[in-house]
This record gives sequence, structure tokens and C-alpha cells, in this order.
Amino acid sequence: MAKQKTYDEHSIKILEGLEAVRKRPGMYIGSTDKRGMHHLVWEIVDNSIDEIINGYGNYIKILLHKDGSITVADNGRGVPIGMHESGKSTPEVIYTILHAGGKFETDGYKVSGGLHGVGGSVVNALSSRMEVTIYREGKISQIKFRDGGHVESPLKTIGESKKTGTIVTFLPDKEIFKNCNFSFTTICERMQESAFLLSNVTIEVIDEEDNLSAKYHYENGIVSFVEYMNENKTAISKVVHFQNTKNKIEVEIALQYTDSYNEQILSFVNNVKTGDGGTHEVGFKTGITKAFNDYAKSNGILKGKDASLDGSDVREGLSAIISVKIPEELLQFEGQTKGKLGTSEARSVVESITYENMKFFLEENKETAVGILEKAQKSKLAREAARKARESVRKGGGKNNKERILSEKLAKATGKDYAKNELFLVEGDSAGGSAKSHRNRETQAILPLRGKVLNCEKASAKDIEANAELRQLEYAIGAGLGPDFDYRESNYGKVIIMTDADVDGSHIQILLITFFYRFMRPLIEQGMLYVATPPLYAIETSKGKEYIATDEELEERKKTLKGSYKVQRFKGLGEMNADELYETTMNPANRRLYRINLTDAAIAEKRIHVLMGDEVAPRKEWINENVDFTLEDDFRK
Ligand code: 28G
Repeated sequence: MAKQKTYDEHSIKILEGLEAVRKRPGMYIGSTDKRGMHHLVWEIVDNSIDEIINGYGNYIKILLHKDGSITVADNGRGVPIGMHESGKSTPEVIYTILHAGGKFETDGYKVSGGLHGVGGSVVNALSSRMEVTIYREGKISQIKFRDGGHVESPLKTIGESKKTGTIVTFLPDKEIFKNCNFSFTTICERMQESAFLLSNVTIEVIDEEDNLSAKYHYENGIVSFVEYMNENKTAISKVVHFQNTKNKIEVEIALQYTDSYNEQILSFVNNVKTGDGGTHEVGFKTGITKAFNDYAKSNGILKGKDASLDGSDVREGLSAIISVKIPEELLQFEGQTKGKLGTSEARSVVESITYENMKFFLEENKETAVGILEKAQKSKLAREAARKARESVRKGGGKNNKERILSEKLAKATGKDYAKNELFLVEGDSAGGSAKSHRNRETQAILPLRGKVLNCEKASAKDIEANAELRQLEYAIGAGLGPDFDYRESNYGKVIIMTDADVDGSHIQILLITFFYRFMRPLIEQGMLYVATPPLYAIETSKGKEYIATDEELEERKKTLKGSYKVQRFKGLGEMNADELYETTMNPANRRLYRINLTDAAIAEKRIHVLMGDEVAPRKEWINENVDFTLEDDFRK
């Protein structure tokens, strides 16, 4: 008979497991910054979502407490409370034993989302305090942990109740997550998305510190999601909604056309966002392009064999949600963050379901079909005209005009290794002047921007051409616009937005990021767009001057400073002298750049709606609720 491990040996093994998580948190939650800390919340909430998807419960509540801890509660069946064969209670096992299948495991393809109980122990390991309260079998039971998963008080009954459900409270370990706090807005954005995907579930988020609350409940799921995406746009079709299952892959899609010039497609696999798309998105795009081209040809709208519409023409003005459910054995994810679906079966399944349903929709809604096709044809003409114009510029014609426009403001880099060159977009002529005078002339180019740039939320390529500031930007980068943009032709390997660290500055960041998101998206996809983070403070001591990036770092530094010192707060770039600006914010040896990713950009775009929308009400609300929350806040880690 195999020797049984003693209770103590067993406990030591468990603590070693939790310790491994604390040693390399990045392996389990990606990072230990703000994003990583929010990952803890997603892990716990995912357990509630799994319970609800299994058919138990319809309500999730999240409370952000004043002390930095957070509570997640659901009304599912409650975690089982029986004893495990090891002599420990089931909740103790669930929250202390590492389960296989961490999302960031390095074995390649692992399921993201939808694994029961995974993550609870990881969250416990990274928390200085965790409490699990369970309503089940007529009782209220509770277990408490401290310092990364050590049992402080084993599971015991603390009361009676007829309710069922699970409540988890945890305080992320400050040693691991330095200077981080939970963001009400970030949690709300994610929970709203979950509520759209799980129709008829109520998700409530409450911030006890700032007295904010939000409640999400959508009866019509992803149809409501598309309506929400198009809230401030003018629709030119009704919402098209279809679902079907083939080869064990379940597909649900909602889409609607608007009169805007942009496409917005969000995709999900097993309720988890696939930020980098993948086979399901590819299948959707192929299917919808084919449906429109077939319809247009068989109805005499497109004639001749080479006159077909490109995918990007057919998607102009399209908003869509693609939600697929794939069984575990077929799931494959790709890419660094595993945000891209790799399952190849999903491509053909989504393509054929999309094609069949869109063909049917177009046949049944001829007027809408013709409207969308007219728009797609205009897009095609505009695309061809833009390409011809660019070609003629490249061949020399029109070059003088372009040169003249550029010479006015752009201070170029002299180096010819374009990938090494950097374009700084600088808020204000005075900071622009400083940046020009002290830059590294070989690799750094400066384009000063005067005040707020155009809001591109609803702009077309034509609007960009009509706007002097954005036209300069387009020409400076020199790689085209919209569907014709080709990042390989960019004159710069990095484009760096440099604004004041104030509300106007972050507003300009949001406007610029939205411009890039809408008209030069591959630049973001390729990781070529950055935000500079100028220091907020300078401290002058007898030993000299030093620069401090954030409020938190200032407080830390003050603790260690002896003798007298002077603190200067930089309200804008213009308050630094040119040398300071270069050394702190532009010099690659010292600066900190924040790289914009697609998620940041999508958030910026959504925020612009609220910030700039025609409706006064949401704007006021936004300012009231988010005065402390700008994108900039996310950039300063
Ligand atoms: C509040 C914050 C996070 C949860 C449940 C419910 C059950 C459960 C959770 O079972 C063991 C292992 C895999 C199924 C299951 C209750 C069956 C019967 C549950 C949560 C059993 C864990 N009764 N609710 N875990 N699994 N909510 N919310 O964590 O096979 S976790």
C-alpha cells in the first residue's frame, strides 16, 4: 500500500505551491501592475459567471471597499462545504490548492475562461487577507486566510440562512501590487460587457469610497450590446441577429450598419473577449463579404467579373458582436496574451453561418441591402482615388505641395533608418519649440499640435484631408490613411504623444488615440504608438535635482529625504526648460513610454463619446463620475 502523506507534509506542499505563485505572479496573472491586480477580480468573478452559466443564480455584486479590499458575491448554489478526504474542507482545498490550467501557463494552448474553481487559490496566494462566506444547506459558513493563503480560521458555521450563494472578499498584497488600487471604471466596463453577453443576469458594482454605483442588466444580450455601441450613431439598418450551432461550435452574432465610416467588431469566445480576433473573426469577415458580393452580382448591382467589393468596403459603418462557444477540447489560443482564437474549425463554421444568414437578410431587406451596397461602392471609389493620389505623390507629382505643408511645422529627423526614427506629437507651440531645440536630430522629429485636434469619432477620410492639423500628421507619417494605411511605409518606428499631465492633456491624448484607432489602426496593432509620461515633480536638494513620476513615488521619496528640500510640481511641459524636457521625457535612456494597445484605444474611443458627444447629459455625468479617471491615470503605473 502506498504510504499516505501526513497532514503536515500535505500542508507544506500546499504552501509551497502558493509560494510559487508569489515568487512568479506574472506567470499566473500576467503582470503585477494595475492590469494584473484587476486580473484577480476577473478570476473571482469568472467563478460566479461559471456558476450562473451552469444555470444557478442570476446576480453578481461587486463592492470596492475603502480599505482597498474588494468583495464579489453571487447567488449561485454556494461552494460545497463538505469535508475532503484530506481532512480539509472543500473551500479550503479550492482556495489553497493550485489547479492546473492557469491562463498564462506556458504550455501553449490553454483554455481561457470557463474553468471551474481555477484562480481562487492564485488570488488567495496574492492576497494579504481573504474571506470566503458560503450560504448553503441552511447555514452560513466561513473560512479566513491571511498572508498569501495561510488558514487563519478554518471553515466554521457562523449563522443560519435559507439563501444560497458565495461571497469572496480579498485584499491584494501591497508588497506584490505596489501603489495600485481598483478602478471603478475599469471594473464597470468589464462587467457591463459580461452583462451584455449573459442576458438576464444583473451585475452591480459599488464603490464605497467615492459613493458610485452602477447596475447592468440586459434582456436582449448582444442585440443590446450593438444598440449600445451605436447609441450616438445613425443606424442605416436594423439590428441583424442570428445564431446557430455546427460541429459543436455555437455561434451568435448581432450586427448593425450606421452611416459612419468606421467598422467596430468585438469578438468573444466562451464569454471572454478575444482582443486580437482570430479564426472566428476571419470567418465572419469572409462570410459577410461573400454574402454582399453574391447579392450585388445576382441583383445586377455589380457587373463584370473583376468588379467586386473588398471586405473593408463592405464593413464600412458596420458594428458587430461575434460570440462563439467552443468546447474545451477544440479550444486553441494564440499570441502573447492568448487573446487570439486559433481553432481552425471556427473559421469555416462562422463563415458559413454568417454567409447563410446574411444572404437571407439581404434578400428579405432589399432597400437596406441597396443602401449598404451604395455606401460600400462609395468606399471603394474613395479608396481607389486615395491610392491613385498617393501613387502620384510617390512618383513626384504633388510632392511640392506636400513638402510645403510639412515644412511649416514639422522638424524632421535627419537619419534614414526609418524604423529607428521617432515622431513626437507635442501639445503646444512652446513645448514644441523646446522639444525641437533639444531633440536628437538624427532620430527624433517634432510635430507641435495647437490645442485640441479634431474629434475623429464621426470623421471620414475626407474630413481628415480637410483638417490641416491631421493632414500634416498623415503626411508626416507618410503611410496612407484608413484601409490604405500600410505601417511598413511609416517614416517612423515610434509615434509618441507628448502632452501636459493635466485634464486637457489627457483629452488631447484621447482625441489622438482615437484618430489612430480609426485611421491608422495597424500602427497600434504593431505597437508603434506611445504616450510619453513627463514627470509630475522635481525635488531640489543640496545634492541636486531629481525627477518624480507620480504622486505615490513622491510620497515614498519624501520619507527617505533628510534635511531641507524643495518640491516643484510641473503643471505642463512648458514649465520645464528645454534641457529638462529632453532629459526626463524624450531621452531614451531616462524616459518612460507607455505603449498604447488596442484595448486602450477602444476605451479611448468609447470615452470620447461621453466626453464629446452632442448630448450634454452624459458628459456632465462623465465629469462628475470620472474626474479622477483619465486614460493618463492608466499610463502612470
Ligand atoms: C463570489 C465570488 C466567486 C462559486 C460555486 C458552486 C459550486 C462550486 C463554486 O463547486 C467544485 C469542481 C468542479 C463541479 C458546484 C455547488 C456543484 C454543486 C457548486 C464563486 C464542482 C466547486 N454545488 N459557486 N464552486 N466544483 N462561486 N463566486 O466562486 O466540478 S464557486
